[in-house]
Amino acid sequence: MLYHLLYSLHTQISWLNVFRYITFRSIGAAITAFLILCILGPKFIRWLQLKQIGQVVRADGPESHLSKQGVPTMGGVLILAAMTISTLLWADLTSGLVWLLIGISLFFGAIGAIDDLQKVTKGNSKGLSPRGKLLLQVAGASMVGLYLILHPEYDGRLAIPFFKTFHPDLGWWYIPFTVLVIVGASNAVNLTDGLDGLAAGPVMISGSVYLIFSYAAGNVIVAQYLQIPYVQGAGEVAVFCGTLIGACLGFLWFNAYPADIFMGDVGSLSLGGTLGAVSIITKQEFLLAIVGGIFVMEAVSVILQVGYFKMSGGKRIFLMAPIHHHFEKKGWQEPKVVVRFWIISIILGLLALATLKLR
Ligand code: 57M
Repeated sequence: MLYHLLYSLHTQISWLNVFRYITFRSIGAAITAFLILCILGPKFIRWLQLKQIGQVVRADGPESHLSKQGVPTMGGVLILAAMTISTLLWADLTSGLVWLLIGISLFFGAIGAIDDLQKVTKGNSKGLSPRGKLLLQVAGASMVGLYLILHPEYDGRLAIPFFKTFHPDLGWWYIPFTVLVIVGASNAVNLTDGLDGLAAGPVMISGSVYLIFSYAAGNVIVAQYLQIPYVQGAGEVAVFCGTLIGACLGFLWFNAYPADIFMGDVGSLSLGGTLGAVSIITKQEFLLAIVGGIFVMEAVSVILQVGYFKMSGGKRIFLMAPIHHHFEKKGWQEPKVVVRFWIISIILGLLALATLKLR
């Protein structure tokens, strides 16, 4: 809104010209989302406590987690509210990409909310059936793929980091590829969200890297110089990434150890799916495997653990999967696991940025 209301007045009030700049609006969006979380966070936590929307902790988890029983969950509702409000305020609302991102974040958020509410009302850690959750995720992700493949500005070509001239064209196969990326990212972040602050940190770092890539991809001169695909309108994706960064930063204020609130599946499924959608829209799909390496590591640890468990008749590779629990079982304190995973995430983010020059 602000963009439409205020920029048009720049002929009368010259400094309002600043609203045309993506950088200014991305920073404004981040600060707005951050402030919404900080101001509404305490009230929302008290409301969740009043409504007894608390975490049901599985008995078979690490000992240290049993004390987390009843911690308010579904903090993702506030994350999504902050992102949506801030996007509506700061982004160019004539951009179809902006509405696509708002839509996918809320759609995956709704899937997670159904899951969370079922767990809270049933009083167990089961929720939506895995099949039901997966079907809904595939449906949502397919809509993104369909929208993009029908969008005149998009085609099925992929950009591979380090290879500037190799752009395989998937054609209609781009839709199942989109589903793989978005659903994979959504579930990987969901698995990662198992320690205080463990998901929000790397999501914020990934959002920061994609803010830079979105800005570059949306600027034809910068895109040509960096030899990355030019994506018309991707600059507005940078503004959306600003809201994601600000909301995660604000959420971390309360989710830092010892957490006053968990984001719930409404948060983790949504943030993961949204990051997946951003990677597709900016045509930097494989980059997510680098900057989101923590999420990849967590998901792969589960796949390896379950696979080996079945093949070996009950043996385990890790003390417990996902891998953050393995380090807890080895005696690392929770905050140490989280901060070390953040450090790895920052290094991976820097490597992802380095691919801009290593081509
Ligand atoms: C998502 N959810 C956390 C919270 C958060 C196949 C198997 C690997 C599945 C996996 C699983 O159930 N994953 C579900 C992870 C849960 O967090 C809630 O869920 C939301 C995110 N989806 O927002 O609402 C617990 O995580 C802890 N937590 C924090 N701080 C936070 O900020 O401490 C979460 C956020 C919360 C809280 O304790 O209750 C979760 O871990 O369930 N299963 C597992 O991850 C389990 N691993 C396992 O079974 N491993 C087996 C096999 C199957 C691989 C093995 O290694 O042999 C572990 N998780 C639990 N118990 N809870 C271990 C057993």
